[in-house]
Amino acid sequence: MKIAVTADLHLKSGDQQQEEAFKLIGRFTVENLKVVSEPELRVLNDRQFLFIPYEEGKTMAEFIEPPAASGELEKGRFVLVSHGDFGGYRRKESGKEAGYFPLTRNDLLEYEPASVLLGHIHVPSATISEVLYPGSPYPIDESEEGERRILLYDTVTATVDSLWLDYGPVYYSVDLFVVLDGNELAQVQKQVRESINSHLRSTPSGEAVCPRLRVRVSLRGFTTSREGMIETAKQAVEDLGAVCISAEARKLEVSDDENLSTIASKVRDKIEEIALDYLEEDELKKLVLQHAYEIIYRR
Ligand SMILES: [Mn+2]
Repeated sequence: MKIAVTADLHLKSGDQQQEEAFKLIGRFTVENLKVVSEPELRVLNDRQFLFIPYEEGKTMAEFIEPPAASGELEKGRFVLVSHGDFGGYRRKESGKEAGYFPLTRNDLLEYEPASVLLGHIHVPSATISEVLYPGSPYPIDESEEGERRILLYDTVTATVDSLWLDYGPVYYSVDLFVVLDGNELAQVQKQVRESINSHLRSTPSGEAVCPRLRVRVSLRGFTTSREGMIETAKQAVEDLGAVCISAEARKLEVSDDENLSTIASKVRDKIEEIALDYLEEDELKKLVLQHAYEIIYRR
């Protein structure tokens, strides 16, 4: 296997720091590892790959243009591999790291790469997307939720596969809305379980992820008592074999007004009774219920 690397350094070429950094990476270089520190057009299995390292203050197009203008670049066939934002600044999706080195939608129309593989953006892209980014292979903090992966581009078939990585934490957050019914502890337990189970059903590696799951729970809504709420939420996470890293209930309000409680439970029963011909009926009812409670309790 041969490996080519472009580094995530966010520096100008010729910069001393960059040269030092490349030297450092060079120390780890084994024979099958190639550090790409200059724009480079390479052919692998009859397919052109244009590697463009990040360049502070420039755009990717500035480096696609020369081989395109000289006719060297095969429009519609080459694969662009680089490191930067697509379409605009995406600080939030890139772990808030600085850097830009943009590629625009117009560049895609102009130069017609067959595939684009980008680093820098930490949120994984969809597998079918005009520009692919694997996302960060390891979460930099708990805001980077879900399983992490690398992308494998098959140079023979020109197809891309996700390789989901089976190490490291998988962050997940559970946001619960508690409705006041005198049985809020059971409600919390049930909602935590349902939320995590539904995540395990939809995540690429399924239930195998459970021991690596690091869960944050946030409770909102209304309760007759706060007692035991946070402990119950934590316990519900641990009971499933996942780890609860935090649980908070800052927006969980206590009410002991019996009149309001009577109104609220009647409203809840009414909403539950309504037969809706709607695809996401449960979700919709949940939202309506939340708004109703906010009106009843004047929040
Ligand atoms: Mn970066």
